[in-house]
Order: sequence, then structure tokens, then C-alpha cells
Amino acid sequence: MTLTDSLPPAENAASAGALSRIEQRVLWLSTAMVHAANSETRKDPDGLKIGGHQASSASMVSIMTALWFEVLRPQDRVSVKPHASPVLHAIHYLLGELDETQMGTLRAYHGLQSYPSRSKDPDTVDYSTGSVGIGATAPIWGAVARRYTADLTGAERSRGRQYSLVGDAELDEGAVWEAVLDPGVPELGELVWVVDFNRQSLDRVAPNISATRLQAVFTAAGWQVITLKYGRLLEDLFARPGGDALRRRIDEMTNPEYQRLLRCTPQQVRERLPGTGDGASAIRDLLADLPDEQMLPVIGNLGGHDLAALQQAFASIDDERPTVIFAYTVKGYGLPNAGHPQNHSNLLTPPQMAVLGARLGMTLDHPWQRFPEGSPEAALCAETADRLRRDQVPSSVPPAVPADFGRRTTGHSSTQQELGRFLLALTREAPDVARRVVTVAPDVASSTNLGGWLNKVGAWSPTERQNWFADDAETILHWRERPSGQHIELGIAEVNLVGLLGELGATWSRWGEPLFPIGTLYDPFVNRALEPWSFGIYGGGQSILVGTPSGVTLAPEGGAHQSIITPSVGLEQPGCVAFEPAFAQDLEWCLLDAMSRLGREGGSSSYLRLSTRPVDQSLAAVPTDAVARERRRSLVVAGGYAMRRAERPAVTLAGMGALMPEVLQAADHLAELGVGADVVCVTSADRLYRAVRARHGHGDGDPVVLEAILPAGRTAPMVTVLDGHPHTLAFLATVNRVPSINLGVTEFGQTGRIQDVYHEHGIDAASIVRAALDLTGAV
Ligand SMILES: Cc1ncc(C[n+]2csc(CCOP(=O)(O)OP(=O)(O)O)c2C)c(N)n1
Ligand SMILES: [Mg+2]
Repeated sequence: MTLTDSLPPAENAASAGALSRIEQRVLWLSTAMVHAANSETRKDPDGLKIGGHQASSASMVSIMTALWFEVLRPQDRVSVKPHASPVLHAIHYLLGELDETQMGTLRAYHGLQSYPSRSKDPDTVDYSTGSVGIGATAPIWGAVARRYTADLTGAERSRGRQYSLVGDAELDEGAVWEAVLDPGVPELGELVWVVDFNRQSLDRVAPNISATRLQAVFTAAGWQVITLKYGRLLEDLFARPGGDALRRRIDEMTNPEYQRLLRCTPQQVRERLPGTGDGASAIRDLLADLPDEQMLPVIGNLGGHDLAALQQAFASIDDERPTVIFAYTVKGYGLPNAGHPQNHSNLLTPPQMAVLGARLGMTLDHPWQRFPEGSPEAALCAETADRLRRDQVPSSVPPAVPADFGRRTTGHSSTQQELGRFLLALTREAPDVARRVVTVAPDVASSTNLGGWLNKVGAWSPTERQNWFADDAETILHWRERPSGQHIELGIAEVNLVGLLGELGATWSRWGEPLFPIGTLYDPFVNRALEPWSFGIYGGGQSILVGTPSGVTLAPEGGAHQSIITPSVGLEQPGCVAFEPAFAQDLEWCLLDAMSRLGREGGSSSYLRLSTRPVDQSLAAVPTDAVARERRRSLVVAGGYAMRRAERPAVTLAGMGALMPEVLQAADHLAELGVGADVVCVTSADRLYRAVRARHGHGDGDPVVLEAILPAGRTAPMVTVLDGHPHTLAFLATVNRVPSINLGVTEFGQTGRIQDVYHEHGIDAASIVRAALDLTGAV
């Protein structure tokens, strides 16, 4: 008789109130959903396992039942641990959000998703999860975004809680601590985390996971810590003679030893549990009074499976600071694989399902039964569904973004400098748009050129703070922090940056309030934030990420600061358009295009790769004629434009970003050698690649730009060049099927002057000329 065998049948459960019957039904439904997903009828013809996580789900059943059916309010939002997605769907089924036909579709094509998905699941999912650590922290950024939006619109700050239901091994992820330790977080009293403390990860029983150590970190970070260790049955036992010794013994034993006990027979527990310490005989005597059938339910009675204890924990949340509840649980609680070290993706067999059904009053023939009408359980489900009904998100239209400011840029400037100027221009040219811009930086606002903007709009802070340097004549950058500020400064934490960007980019769909979020970071650190950034886009966030400075053009700053693979990242990232403009005017148009796709149904994110290299703006030769200017603009946002047309082109030079001066110089040199060169300035390799695919009937790109920049009548061998990995532009040669040489950066860099570094990587003007001559055979 193991823990599970000895759990009482649902209909006789000691506390067989409606809530505990619902808890049992949620356990059944979530287990049966995974079982159905792996049934004969759903078998993959290729033999691929379908899978699912019955034990991880069972671990959370009590926590989620207590939360949904007793505690949640419509203004609250919840992020659910990825592997508990069946529990979320099971609850939604009981609340009437899903119908029977959907219950058998977990992990099916267009069915319920393996992990909660805000964009793909048919029922209410507040946060997409799946990448552990990222879904857990999303509600932190959701809380900031919600407060920011309320301050912007003057709406009353809603006090809805932001819950995160996290796995304990999830706390191994650095992203969790990067977020928890952000200095702004202790002010967010709406945060509530519940840690499913089953002391198991994917591979094993975590030997040294220590609640005390983790709790100390949360406490130090300013959180309220609530611990739910033992349930009522164990606490009652502890109150008897010998109980102190038993508590001490269980407290002190390792996680694996405790979990092994849960898989023992009552007789084995009597032998093993007393141990060999001082209290052994007292414990033995205490256990002697415990009947066999109660032994395992009592010893396995942890707080995270005790509905009353959970209710009490939720009731003691202090809304003035973030709260974390450590709820001790057993992974697989109520299932035959409870507490087994390898139960993570273990599936119950049909006979085991039949036994489970018999205990829970359900059968595999009718697995999706709801509670009978008129029963107290049906009434509680209906009452809960009513209580949690949310107002519809008001539909919203972001203010119209102009396509062109009609400005003229002269002199020398870099695209990074122009980013700052652009934001200031926006406050004059389109103030209603500028008012909804929010910038975010991980301690690099000044070094990514947001200083002027920051001085103008101020930094956001939930409460106004005194600026002690306001009267210091030598202070150029003013940190005026107040609720109306439009810049959010984070610590040096790129993962937090993209987490917050994702949530600021989702306010239109959550609260009907569109924002234009723009985040800046040094381009090499895009890779550090890459997966969470991508996950935020998948979750529905629309924002602009600016990587600046970038590439080896950052010459004197040194090798490790020089990004190489980010152009490919931009090209390949779904839900995002990547730009790398060379000139100030191009940057403005690209940014306006990027903003025009934010905060709306069907919108998308953008990534801009910028540079600190001052470039002669006259090289851009922006047409003065209005029609020609508009044609240039439309090509810039479509991905590129022709800068030079030779009389008889022998070669096409296609360049991107900060290297355009070298490309033009190479074209001049080639002309002197009698080799005609067409020059194409690529502004978005991403959009050009989409155009190429669209020509073959794939995707949603616009192929028209290709005819404009690489017309079939001017076909010539091609040299491509960028300050990044050369393969990014290699596809351009396929447009007219020409021979090509692709120049770019393939090795770690050096410090030095720009020309030294360009020479080192073979992307200087001389290298471009050499490649062109190699292709044309002219010398
Ligand atoms: C970033 C990331 N790394 C690894 C995984 C694979 N993975 C999925 S669940 C899991 C263990 C999770 O353990 P825990 O959070 O304790 O949840 P439990 O299943 O015990 O409830 C791992 C390593 C993942 N989903 N995301
Ligand atoms: Mg775990």
C-alpha cells in the first residue's frame, strides 16, 4: 500500500466538501487529458512520442483549485508553470470555457497547447509559459506595464494581483533572480508567487534544494515569505507525544530520503522513519498508534495539498510588498508515480488510469463528465465562473504615425545620434504619438543616446522622487523621476529589458491601451537576451529593440563588444522586422515604419542595428523632389534602394549599414578603373529576403522592391558587404542568379582605428574593389 493506494476515495474523503471534490475532478481531468493525447487514436504514424506531464500537473492541482475557486478576482492575472497546462485547461473546462470536444486535443494540431499559450490556446491564458524562468517573471513586467499604463492615462491604478505559479527547479534559472533583484520590484505589492515545492526537477529529486536558502534571498529582496510545509494531518501528529521528534526528523532528512518513504509500505515506514537519532524511540511509539491505512496519507500530508492551509496562506498575503508562498508538494500527488524520481514525463498505463478512475469516481469511457446539475460542486463552478468573468478589453486604435517628417539632415552624424534626435523630433512632429512612446534601457540610456529624450520627458517612477542634482550646473543628464516620466531605467539586466519590453508591447491587448515601447542595449548583448526576447514576441508583445553600437565599427571598444551574428538573428526572428540603416534619413523612415506596426492586431516588432560611426549625410543624396523622396522612402522601408547606377554595370555592390561609405568609395575607385558598378544600399536584409520568398509564393513579403533595386535588365555579378556575418546578404545573388562574393565579419575582432579593423576583416574599400575585380575578371 503506497501513498496513492491509501488516499481515500473522493466520495468518502474526510473533508468531502465541494472544493475537495472539485480538486479530485481537476486531478482526474488533467491526468485524463494527457492520457487521451497519448491514446491509440492519436498515435503519431512516425512513432513520435506525444507526451505530457501528469506528475507535474498533479503537483499543482490543490494549489490551482484553491486559487481559482476561492481566491482569484477578475482583475487578477496568472502565469501558470508550463507543465501544469492540463490543470489550467481542466479548470477552464469546469468553468465552461472549453467544451468536451476540446479536452481530447492536448498537443494536437490546432489543439490545446503543450504549454499555456496566450496567442494559441482557445481559453483564457494570461501569460505564455514554456521557457522556464521567463513565464515566471513575466507578471513582474506585466505589473510594471499595467502601472505605467495607468499613470499615462490617469486611470485609477488597478490593484489586481499578478500571480506566478512556478516550479521549484525553475528557481535555478538566472532570469528569476535577475528579475527578483531589480530594485523596483519590492514596490510591486501586487506580485504573488507560489512555488510548487516538490523538490523534483526533470531528472531527479534535487538533493540540496533548500527552502531556507531560497527564502532568505526573497526576504533580502524585500518579499514577504509564507511557508506551507505540513498539512493538517501531519501537524496534528506533531502535536502528540513524540511529535516534536518526528517534526525534527522530517525537517532534517534529505529530500530523496523523504521521497523514498512515500513509496514505501506502511510497515517499511515504521522501520525507516524513526531513524537512529535521539528521538527514534519516541517516533516509533508515535507511529505505533497510527493505523496502516493512515500511515502514508499522514506522512505525505504536505501543505501544498491541504486546501485549508492554502486558503489560509492566500488570506495572509500582504499587498504592500511582493509575496512568495513556498507550498511543499509531492510531484505526482494522487497518482501511482507520486514522488518517483523519474516521474517527470512518466505516463499512467490504462490499468493505472482505471484504478485512478475507480478511486475518483470516473471512468475512461466517459472521461469528461462535469458535475451533475444542482450539485454543490456545479454551483461552486458556476459561481466561480461568474466571479471571474472579465470585462471585454476595450478596442483601441493607436494614434496615427506619420510616414515622413519631411526633415532634411546634413553634416556628419551616426545612426545612434539620430535615434536621440528622432525621439525629440517626434515630440514636435507627432506629440500624441510621442506621448505613448516609452523607452527602456538596462543602464545604457546615456550611452545609447537617449539623454536628450530623457531630459525632455523624465524617467518613470511609481512615486515622484526628489532630484538632488537639479540645481547642479555641471549636470547634463537630469533624472527627474515621476509617474508621468516616459523612460524606464533598469539595472544592467538585458533579460529584464526584453521581459519588460514584451509586456509594454502587450498593453493594447491586455488593457486596450497601446504603447510604443523602444528598448536600447549594446548590440552584442542582443544575444544574451535573445531567447526571452523571442519568447516575448511569441507571447504577443510588440516593441522596438535597438542594438547600438554594433559590429566591428565599434573599433576602439574592442573585440568582445563587436557583434557579428546579430544581422542573421534579425533576419530570422519571426514576428519582427530587422533594419540596419546607414543614414539619418533612412533611420527616421525605418523607425516610423516600425512604430506604425505597434500596438495593434496583426502588428509586429522591429529590431534596429545602429552604429556610432559619424557618416557624411550628403552621401545619401535624398531626393529633394517630393515624389522622388516618397519613392525613396517607400524603398527604404521595403528593404533597400539603388544609390548609383553605372552606365554599363559590370558589377553590383550591395552594402548595408555603417559600411556604405566604403561601398561608395569602392564604386568610385572601380569607375576610375573603368569598371561600372551599381550600388545598392540595403536597409533591411530581412524585408529583402521576405521579398525573395514572396516571389516564389512563400510568405507575405512584397517582391516589388527586388525589381526596383536589382532589375533583371542590369544583371551583373555581385559583391555583398556588411559589418556582420557575410551570409546575411548572400541570398541577394539568387535574385538574378549571379556569381557573388560575400564580404563580412567571420572572426572575433581587434581594437584599433576603424580602417585598421575593416582591413583586418576584409571589408574596407580596397577589399570590396578586389572582390569586384575578381568577379569581373577586369584585372
Ligand atoms: C529554459 C528551459 N530550460 C529547460 C527546460 C526543460 N525543462 C522543462 S521542465 C524542467 C524541470 C522543471 O522542474 P520544476 O520547475 O521543478 O517543475 P516540476 O515539473 O517539478 O513541477 C526542465 C528542465 C525548459 N522548459 N526551459
Ligand atoms: Mg519541481
